[in-house]
Amino acid sequence: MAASEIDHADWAAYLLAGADERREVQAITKQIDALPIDDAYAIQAALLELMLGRGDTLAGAKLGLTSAAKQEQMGVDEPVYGWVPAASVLPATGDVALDGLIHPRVEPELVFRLGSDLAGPGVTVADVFDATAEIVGGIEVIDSRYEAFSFTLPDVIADNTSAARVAIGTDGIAPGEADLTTLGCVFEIDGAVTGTATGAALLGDPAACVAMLANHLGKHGQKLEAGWIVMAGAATDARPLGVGTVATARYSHLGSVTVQGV
Ligand code: OOG
Ligand code: MG
Repeated sequence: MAASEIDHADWAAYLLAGADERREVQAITKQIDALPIDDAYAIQAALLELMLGRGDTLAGAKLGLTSAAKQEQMGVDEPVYGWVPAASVLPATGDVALDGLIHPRVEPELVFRLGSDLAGPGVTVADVFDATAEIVGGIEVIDSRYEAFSFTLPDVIADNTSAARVAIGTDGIAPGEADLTTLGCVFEIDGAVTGTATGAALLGDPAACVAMLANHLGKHGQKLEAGWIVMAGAATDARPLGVGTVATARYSHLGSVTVQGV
């Protein structure tokens, strides 16, 4: 199939069916000759439209693959951008019901809560600080819809960057209250440390990641909106979440966040 013939709505429905029916689907790039990045984002947009069409709303946006740890784990060496549907935000208990997921993994996230809009192009780190109400810790549950959690760059973009669930901490700081590049995270699975990182693991500066996302959206006439949460990407590799698995991200300045598979 030629790139120009890619049916974005059709591939979006294909991915959503995998998520709904809780089954892995074959990567799109295994089925067509080429999936240009613009088409991959168009599939992602069509997927979001399907979710919003059945009553979900948008809670925010996310970056992925912004750390060396994640890029090496997934074998993809470029950052990606996706959406955070409101239905994916977990209750404060941190319970993650596994019956709705395929092969979930957990990873720590720095989460920016926006107090005002951020519209690219030209968004700087200073603009991100001005627009941020608070920064909190989080844990993202990712759940690639693809077989064996394996994909290429355009595949993972089409699949809304594996977004599935997110738990958000309650101990926030105002921007400027702590240096985000040295802010530390210890990630634990069932009490054992699996990864440690500082904010600088995210392309040198988590706020620069948020600026990149705002500038990416600006190219498509979109913006980050006041009230949204924005995930900067995981600073350690992701770990499987099974029934009974307890994952904790302990942050300096931001307290801890715990989720458990149920
Ligand atoms: C893609 C999503 C990556 C992150 O924080 O790096 C991501 C994946 O690893 O499946 O959310
Ligand atoms: Mg993530």
